Amino acid sequence: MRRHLGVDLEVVTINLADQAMRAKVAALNPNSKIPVFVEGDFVLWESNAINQYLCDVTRPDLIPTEPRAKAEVNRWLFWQTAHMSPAVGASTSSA
Ligand SMILES: N[C@@H](CCC(=O)N[C@@H](CS)C(=O)NCC(=O)O)C(=O)O
Repeated sequence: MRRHLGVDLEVVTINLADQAMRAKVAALNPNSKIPVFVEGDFVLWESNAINQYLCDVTRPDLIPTEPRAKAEVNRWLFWQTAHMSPAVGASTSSA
């Protein structure tokens, strides 16, 4: 499957209610959450870390290097992780 960055990805749909699938996710991510990116022996979790990695290897120009411009990008990535994702993401844990 090709996405915005032109990266060939095999997207695996995870049914979070399927305990066997959850075990596979937990083996890759100690937080037992998706998404998880696997590239050979490189395993990366946290969606924004994955996004940044994919930009770094395909379109590094999408992430500014000028400190204030970079801070503006990071502001929204951290906001998404800290506030938006917990508010809208699926969670089966009670914590
Ligand atoms: N901060 C994480 C959040 C990941 C996350 O919450 N994923 C949800 C699906 S949207 C999940 O795996 N939930 C399963 C669970 O919490 O048991 C990220 O951005 O990757």
